[in-house]
Amino acid sequence: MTRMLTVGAAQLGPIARQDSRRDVVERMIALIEKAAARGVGLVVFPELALTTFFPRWFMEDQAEVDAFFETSMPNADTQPLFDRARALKIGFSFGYGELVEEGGETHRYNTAILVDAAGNIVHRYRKIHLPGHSEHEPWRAFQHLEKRYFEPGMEPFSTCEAFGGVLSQAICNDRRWPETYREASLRGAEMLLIGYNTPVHYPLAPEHDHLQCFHNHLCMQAGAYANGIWVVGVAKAGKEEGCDLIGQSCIIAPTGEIVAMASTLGDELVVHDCDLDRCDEIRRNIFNFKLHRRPDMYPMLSAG
Ligand code: CDT
Repeated sequence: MTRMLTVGAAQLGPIARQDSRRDVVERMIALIEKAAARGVGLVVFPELALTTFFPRWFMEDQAEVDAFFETSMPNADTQPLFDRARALKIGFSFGYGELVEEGGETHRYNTAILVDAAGNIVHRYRKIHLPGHSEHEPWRAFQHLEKRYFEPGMEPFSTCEAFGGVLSQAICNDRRWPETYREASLRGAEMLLIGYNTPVHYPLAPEHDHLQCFHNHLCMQAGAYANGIWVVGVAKAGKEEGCDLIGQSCIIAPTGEIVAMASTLGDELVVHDCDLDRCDEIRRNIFNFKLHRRPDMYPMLSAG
């Protein structure tokens, strides 16, 4: 008996600053339709999938910033995506800027949601590792102001039972941190969905620019293998408003092998039949956590 989940990594090409949500949702629906024709059960879209990657600009006018956020989900712009996917009995995940009133205060998060085949939001994740800076740094070719526009998520990594397995979500910079995969795996996740926007140019260490694609796969493949978990990494790619974003969206098996990968920097779907039971090949053997792991020997891992 196998538990097969056919997954589509739905890479998006660049989104211009003036592109409307409707424009983007149309592109997402086209990918959903392609996925349905290929028997996909779950389509994974990138981080901040509905707009351009707006943290690259310094903005002082909060109204201008808030125009990139969603105050409800689904909303009038995204409802057609929810409707089409439900009609095709296909689930999906995507990232967006979430503006929410909680406890009498306004909060802004870099959020991803998972929607099941019936159109229900079954999981929500708010990005925990926010990279970049909070003040204008004009010396940079472009800004990375996630620390200015978002608060870090305050809910630990979590899982949900859906699509016949246990799934978890993370966002972009989270994929570079081994703790992300370990926490998900310890909680029983069998598949981790990760959307990203990663510029080729890293202003703080430009000598690493040629390593961006290598580091992208290095961290996700290592995370998959060391935790016996499927990883679906999905880019917003290509030259977006003059900024080059890496592609290489991929599906990674619990053995660490890349089993499907995008070959363009545009809208592209890659598909793989993921056997969720393959997590056990790793978790019953080399990384049998119960048998071999020594958490009491790693006290610094949980130290602040
Ligand atoms: N979106 C996001 O988290 N991007 C970062 C870019 C490098 S840090 C400025 C990433 O980790 O890919």
